[in-house]
Amino acid sequence: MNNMHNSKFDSYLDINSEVQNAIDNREPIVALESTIICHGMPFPKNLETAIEVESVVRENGGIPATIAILDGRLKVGISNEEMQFLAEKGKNIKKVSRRDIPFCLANKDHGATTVAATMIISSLANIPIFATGGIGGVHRDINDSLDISADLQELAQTNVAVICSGVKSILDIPKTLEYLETFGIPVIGYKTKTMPAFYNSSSDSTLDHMCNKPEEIAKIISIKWDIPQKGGIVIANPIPEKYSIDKKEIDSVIEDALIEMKKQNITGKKTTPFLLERVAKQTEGKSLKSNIQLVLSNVSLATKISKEFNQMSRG
Ligand code: PSU
Ligand code: MN
Repeated sequence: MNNMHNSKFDSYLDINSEVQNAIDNREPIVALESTIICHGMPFPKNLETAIEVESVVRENGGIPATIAILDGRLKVGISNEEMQFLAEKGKNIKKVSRRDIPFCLANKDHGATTVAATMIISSLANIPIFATGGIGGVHRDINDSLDISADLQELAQTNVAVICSGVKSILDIPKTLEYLETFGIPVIGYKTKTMPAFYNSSSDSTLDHMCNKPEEIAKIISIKWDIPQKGGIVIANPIPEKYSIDKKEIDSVIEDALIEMKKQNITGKKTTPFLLERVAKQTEGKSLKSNIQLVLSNVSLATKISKEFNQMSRG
């Protein structure tokens, strides 16, 4: 490793004692993001969910590491007070992706970390498994906007496996998969042959790889990094069927949200939070309920994968 050059990052990093103990004792850890708290869900559901997410990790025998930036410090593992602070401030906390991190640190600012930023901080802390709701992707209006989430490039270069429910259909699923293929990022369907569409458990896009067990997934991750191929892996876990929203129903709401977004001239990093909020409003909270359930399911799977991965790397 480039430790001579790289160890400087330590002076920006705060790993809380519980997570540090887990790292030292090689216990399974699951990294969690904070954009979903500040920009992905309204208060107080965001706080309730963040707390429940951490309990699900613990119930499955793991240690949660919620990641955020507070007062210019890279935080790995935050206290309940800090979580409450982030949840209450919501959109007043800046959404921080890769390129925003240095500014956030320099200004001693707070930041809600996206999938990309969470992967970066997670890998600095040597935590390879990360669970969330959905990753960013290629936007449907790509030809006009050139809008591709920085999450995808991060997956191409940072060694963290991301357990999610695919990308939501506010994005272009086939184009997102093409992009992932081009950059050599493995996508594993968990018990599914198609890319899950977030609120819906399936899509028209078939996947090349499927696994049925957490240990199979851990093995693929382990081999990829042994070889070593750099970069992340997407584990696509469909929303539990019970909470899946009918495709036609959700698609019409999404179409409407996209039209409204154009009208209001919403662009850049505001796009995803705007669409999420609009869809939640139009489905009268039904989409929010589904969103919460899929996150919990992803976190539970991630903890199992983390356990298996730990055992494998222990040899
Ligand atoms: N998808 C969701 N909920 C979210 C996000 C995506 O269902 O909260 C957030 C994640 O933090 C993701 C980010 O990394 O949006 C992507 O934003 P952008 O497209 O601006 O990169
Ligand atoms: Mn974008």
